[in-house]
Amino acid sequence: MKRKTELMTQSPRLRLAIQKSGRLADGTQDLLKRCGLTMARGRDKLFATVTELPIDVLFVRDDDIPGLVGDGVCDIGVVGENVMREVDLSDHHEAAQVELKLGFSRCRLMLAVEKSFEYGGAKDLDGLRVATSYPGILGDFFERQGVGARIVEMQGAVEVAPRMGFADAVCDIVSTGATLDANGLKPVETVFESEAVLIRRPAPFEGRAAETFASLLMRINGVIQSRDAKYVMMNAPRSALDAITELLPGADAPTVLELAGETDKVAVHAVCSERVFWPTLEKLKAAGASAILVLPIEKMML
Ligand code: PRT
Ligand code: ZN
Repeated sequence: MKRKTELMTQSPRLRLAIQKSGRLADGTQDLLKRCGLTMARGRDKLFATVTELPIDVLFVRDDDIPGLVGDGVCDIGVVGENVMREVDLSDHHEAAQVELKLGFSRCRLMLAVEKSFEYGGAKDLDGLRVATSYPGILGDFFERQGVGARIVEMQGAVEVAPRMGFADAVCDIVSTGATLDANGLKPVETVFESEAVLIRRPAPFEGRAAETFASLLMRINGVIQSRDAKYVMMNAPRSALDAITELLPGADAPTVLELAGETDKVAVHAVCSERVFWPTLEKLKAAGASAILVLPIEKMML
């Protein structure tokens, strides 16, 4: 116990656990890069130091990340919310906490049945066997829905269970649905929606580590906010300002500027926090706007 406490308070450098390779790895490394962080990676490639902030990075399997952070061996980590939730529901040691949703590696944990199965709702699974690698999340779902199904725990190849006769249905991660389809299954119900999350150790950060954590969080928030954000500029008749402001997705009050030599027309500038699609531009034009420009935003700090 003493050793664990020491680990939790010792280092002035933050220890970050991320997936070595797999479906979280590219998104995590891209996020760090967009936060302006570069890594000098050791020869064994299991450890790297960040140049710009006092952060050490450990490259591990995703399943190890909640435990490493929960025990305070690492301070923070990036992992799928599905893995985190499963640990929360099935493991009772001191748990890491979810700090922030990161918006990548999105997927769904779904119930799926054979294509010929006429599914009318979770109750149809009463008395049947459902194979999954997520017994905690599925058990919780069945309990809340009042379904008395038997959970068959499998560590992989869940989608072959019905064909092999191990189970009548499955509950597995779905992204495009191609794997289910190739195995004669159809998704019928979402049990849990997931994306990558930043997790942190239970004990509070102190001193230098607290400063580094705050700085990292601010950068990550900046990246997330600027991901879909656009800077939109246009000219518009003064009389159409209210209609145009209404049309700008996720924008606060726009900046209105005088145009040289014009009395009825002004320039309108706005930061749109949501995606700006072509139909929005068409509606802006129909409302009287002209010379509409949509520009990317590289960085943002609100
Ligand atoms: O080696 P390591 O243990 O680190 O990695 P892993 O193989 O256990 O995990 P990995 O890299 O496959 O997934 C890491 C995380 O990515 C998961 O915990 C999810 O949060 C997220 N994620 C996003 C996915 C998928 N998409 C996904 N499609 N995880 C798994 N899949 C699998 C799914 O299990 C199924 O076999 O892909 C198949 C379904 O894909 P589709 O596109 O055919 O529907
Ligand atoms: Zn794994």
